[in-house]
Amino acid sequence: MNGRTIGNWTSHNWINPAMRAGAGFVGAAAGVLGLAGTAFAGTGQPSPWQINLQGAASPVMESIHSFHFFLLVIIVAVVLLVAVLMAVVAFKFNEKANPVPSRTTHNTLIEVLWTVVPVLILVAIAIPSFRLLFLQLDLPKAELTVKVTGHQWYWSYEYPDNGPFGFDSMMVQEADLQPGQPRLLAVDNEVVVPVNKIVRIQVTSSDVIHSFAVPSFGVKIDALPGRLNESWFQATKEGVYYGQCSELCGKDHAFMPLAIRVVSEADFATWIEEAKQKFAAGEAPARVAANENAQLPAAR
Ligand SMILES: [Cu+2]
Repeated sequence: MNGRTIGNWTSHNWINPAMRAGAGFVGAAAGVLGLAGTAFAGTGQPSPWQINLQGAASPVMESIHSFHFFLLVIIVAVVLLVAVLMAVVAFKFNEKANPVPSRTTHNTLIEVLWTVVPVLILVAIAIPSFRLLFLQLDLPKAELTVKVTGHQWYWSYEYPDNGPFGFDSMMVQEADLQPGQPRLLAVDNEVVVPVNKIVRIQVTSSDVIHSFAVPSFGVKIDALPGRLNESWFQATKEGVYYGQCSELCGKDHAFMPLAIRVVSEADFATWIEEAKQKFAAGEAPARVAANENAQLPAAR
């Protein structure tokens, strides 16, 4: 399943022919909003004046975009309908225009309609919504596993398929930023994964609840002490994708970013060999367990 599946489904099934003209207008309006959003939305990191979700770099995020757009169309249609009905009531049935009010209290057809139509709208939303949930939560067969552990206030990573090594990933302090490194998002040790491979992430925490979230991959999953949560992504474009801890976890919650570098398969193979040397077995987790506070950035 991909974004287009949901997209086609939306544009062909939920609008009945009688509503098509009106919906065309609504769709155009929502499309303008959507396009404006796309123009302002960065991929992999937020951008100035961004008004939409970050750009998609995984099949899940593409589906989230489609679903979001589908909901936007429905919302705009409902708002317009209600606004028009209210305007009609205000102008046509005010005291001046309609001095002798009707004494009607029931209209079976209208009562059935205003019950059935909202139910149909909710069903139309539920179907793609459940499809998207299954896409996110039903893990495909993984080609690489990365174990992520949240700490107050940084992340550490292990690559269980590739031998016993792990490393910590700390935010780069503002004074140390290199050109091109985004403030509050860049880290010293990035996670590196190959492009187009299905990456399973196993997420846990060593202290309090954190949350692993990378908007452009459509991933957000809690890191809970004593529990191993799983999610997945398949990065479709090379580049660096940033995320942030998304569960209030203490005073430096805002300063424990995630940075994932997506590279070609060959570059990944080279990196993994280097990483095995650089982050020798067990070094990072052992240090963390021995003295958590030793890991805090010097500036704090
Ligand atoms: Cu956190």
